[in-house]
Amino acid sequence: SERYNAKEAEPKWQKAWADRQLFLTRDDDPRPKYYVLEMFPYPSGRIHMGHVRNYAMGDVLARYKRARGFNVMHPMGWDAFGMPAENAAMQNKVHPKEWTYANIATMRAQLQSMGLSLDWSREFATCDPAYYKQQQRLFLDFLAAGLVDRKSAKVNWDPVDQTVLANEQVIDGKGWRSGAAVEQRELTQWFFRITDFAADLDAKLDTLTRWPEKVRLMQRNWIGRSDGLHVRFALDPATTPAGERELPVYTTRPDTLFGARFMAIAADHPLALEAAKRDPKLAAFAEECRRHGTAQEEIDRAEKKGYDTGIRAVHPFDPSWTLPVYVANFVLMDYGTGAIFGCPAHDQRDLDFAQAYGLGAVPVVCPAGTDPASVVITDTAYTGEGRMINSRFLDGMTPQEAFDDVARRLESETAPGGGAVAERRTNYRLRDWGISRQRYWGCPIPVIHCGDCGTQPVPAEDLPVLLPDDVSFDRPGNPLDRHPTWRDVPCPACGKPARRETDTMDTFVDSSWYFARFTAPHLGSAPTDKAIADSWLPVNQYIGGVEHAILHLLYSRFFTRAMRKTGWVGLDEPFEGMFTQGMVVHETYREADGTWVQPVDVRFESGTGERQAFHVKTGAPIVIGPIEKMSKSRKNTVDPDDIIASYGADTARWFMLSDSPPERDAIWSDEGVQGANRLMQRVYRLVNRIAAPDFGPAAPDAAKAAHRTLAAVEEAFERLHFNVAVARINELVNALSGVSADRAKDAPPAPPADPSAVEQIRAATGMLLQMLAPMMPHLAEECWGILGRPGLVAEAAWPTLDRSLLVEDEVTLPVQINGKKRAEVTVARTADNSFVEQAVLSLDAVIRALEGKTPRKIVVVPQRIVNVVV
Ligand code: ANZ
Ligand code: ZN
Repeated sequence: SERYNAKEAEPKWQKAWADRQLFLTRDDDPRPKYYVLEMFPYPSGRIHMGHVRNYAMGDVLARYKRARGFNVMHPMGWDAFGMPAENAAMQNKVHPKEWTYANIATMRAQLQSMGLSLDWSREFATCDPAYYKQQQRLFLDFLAAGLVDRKSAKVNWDPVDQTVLANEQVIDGKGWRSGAAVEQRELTQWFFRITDFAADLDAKLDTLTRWPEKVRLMQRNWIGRSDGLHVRFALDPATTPAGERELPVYTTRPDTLFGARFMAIAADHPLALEAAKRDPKLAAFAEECRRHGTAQEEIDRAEKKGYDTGIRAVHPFDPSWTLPVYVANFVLMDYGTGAIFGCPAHDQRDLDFAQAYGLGAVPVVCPAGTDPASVVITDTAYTGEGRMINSRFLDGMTPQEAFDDVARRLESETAPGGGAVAERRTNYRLRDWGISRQRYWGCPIPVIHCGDCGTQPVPAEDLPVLLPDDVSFDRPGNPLDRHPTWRDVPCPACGKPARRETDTMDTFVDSSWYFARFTAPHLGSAPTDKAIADSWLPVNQYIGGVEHAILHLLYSRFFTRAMRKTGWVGLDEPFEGMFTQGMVVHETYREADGTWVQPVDVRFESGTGERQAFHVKTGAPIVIGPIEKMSKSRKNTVDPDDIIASYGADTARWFMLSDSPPERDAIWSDEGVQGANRLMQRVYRLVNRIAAPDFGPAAPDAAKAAHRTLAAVEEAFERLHFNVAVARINELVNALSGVSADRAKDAPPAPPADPSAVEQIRAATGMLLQMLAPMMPHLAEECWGILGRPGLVAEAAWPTLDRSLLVEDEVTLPVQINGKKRAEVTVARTADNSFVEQAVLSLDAVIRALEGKTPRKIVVVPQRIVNVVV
């Protein structure tokens, strides 16, 4: 029979949706709002299967919620600034702007070919001057609100890309893109004061109940809340440079104070700087420390090194007990107080250090069930629970009790310099967000540096600070630095010659508020219209890759708070629901010499034994490798365009939704795609058959099957369990195929069609199409018309679930003949006795057993048993 032609049908329906502006969202629509958003793409050139998966998921939700009567906003835009555009400029001599907008055009067409129900009228790219103008405005508002700092900081400098890298962009000491060994440099940078919100960012994680637990945990660890004690150690005056009296430390283990063996301070701690003045060797050591990176893993990996300053600190519980003060490479200046007391027995870093410098280790926590006399510390510090030992008045307590006891005692003791010796303190690992990038293709930071007036904001009426078009990429570094006519401007305050800031913003800034901008995407006068933004936000469901679980989501949470503080939104948490989808993975293929081969160039033979692979062109044998994330380097990518061209967008969408739970990796396989394609054709044939005028069903049970499926699919969509919805829909297709099966040629003529059964099946088929429509929207439209339904399925209201059809409303009764069980009969729970008698008498087994005789009596025990007495 006829086949469904996706290639013809898909553009037709896309046009029908567009013509009727079905996905255009209005702010004044009175229906309840629902905002569904997928992470917007970086316009790298072409969309990949990860995009297909991500956007297919979001689209299911958008279409489903729309059908359920929500005013759905489902926008799309482009995260368009960034390094690759500059690299393309350097390599291919094409301007970053040209490259970016050309990629956007390609990718927009690709997304449109997927049939996504997007409101394209809201589209923007972050490199549009209209967008970055408002971002500059936000920067200046944040600056005025005290949320921006300019400070000198040690940064990771990539000598090849000639830019600063964030800590997470440094992998094993190398730049994530260039692979060059990263250097430490002291540079003046712009920072957003994300740490101002550390406590709130941490606390509110508890309210994000519709986020994956895993993502919340990653955020919590990143923020790194730590509850400890700030303790002021007195310094022994005889050993200490004049003026220095005390050394405050931050500790989370004051319980281990009697296990202290030394003190350690950061290389740039004021006391170290002071001591270095009189000790050139110390100065040299400190200089050496400064050259190394400050990323946590780097510190953990590096050998622990120190230098004894000769200074001695006094133990807070024993004036006769002094501790040597070292400068140590594992103590950071920007955490806590930049100083610690070291307890080797219960901290691994302290133990490594103590072993290197012969400082000893005294255990003060004894594990349960161990004899205190036999506790020894060798190579491994003990960080577990137990009871305090070797700790005077703390002995016998748990570490927690000891913590509290130490805190209480020292809080009420007065330090020589006044004030309490200790106070409880909460610290956060989170650092302020350095946003300066020495790049061209980013949002210019709108300030001007004047020799007389200092740093001046660009006046609002001069925004945007536009990127100059005439730049050259023939040398590494920042083209803005060597563009005098752009860079040299008069000071907005005094008019004297001044210089523009040539740093641009980290591209993570661009993506930290785009979701808010979508609520008023073309507003020229302001970043948002607060009332409109508040009517849409938070995003009800955000969907994206788990690789953004920390930074992007944290920055967005910060930005929302900062925008609240500056009056642009009225809420703190931007994303009510968060979903992180898995990757798309594929087998890898190599030739004998190790060169990667792309899947389209591989052909398989699976005769008797193992599956074998050969190169389609050369016939050379191919080694089938492990399944890995689709990537250009492994060549194991499948181009969505090719799939859409051969099978249609619906097939690609369906397969991406069906293969595995959406949070897991999805394995792309040819068989899977073909399976999806077969389902598509099967539905098409089924609908054609059911819609035919001479259609006569075999058995009428369709309403029930359809409503059961509906209940399951609703739940699956709400929970984003798309693969479950797929499985249920497949079952319904099977059920409907069963009742409508083509009759065999020699089968007896069909009984006259029961009009109500036909109606029921057609109604069930309509429901099938509505459930299918969020996932295979084009096919559903095509079949909707064939079934004779008016309008578009994309406009149809979601079917109302008939709960009465969900209850188990049939019973199966054993049928006995003269006391022996001979058969079973299934009847409605409510069937009356005469109906049950008739049903029993028409059973084959009963007819045979009666041998033509009329039974003497039939006893029906309702819902239990039927007895036939002959
Ligand atoms: C004494 C002690 C004994 C410590 C012990 C730990 C175990 P979190 O949980 O990350 O906050 N520390 C404090 N400031 C530091 C800095 N600037 N650079 C390096 N290390 C620093 O860790 C707090 C612990 O890390 C503190 O508690 C301190 O060592 C160390 F058995 O104090 B502790
Ligand atoms: Zn000036």
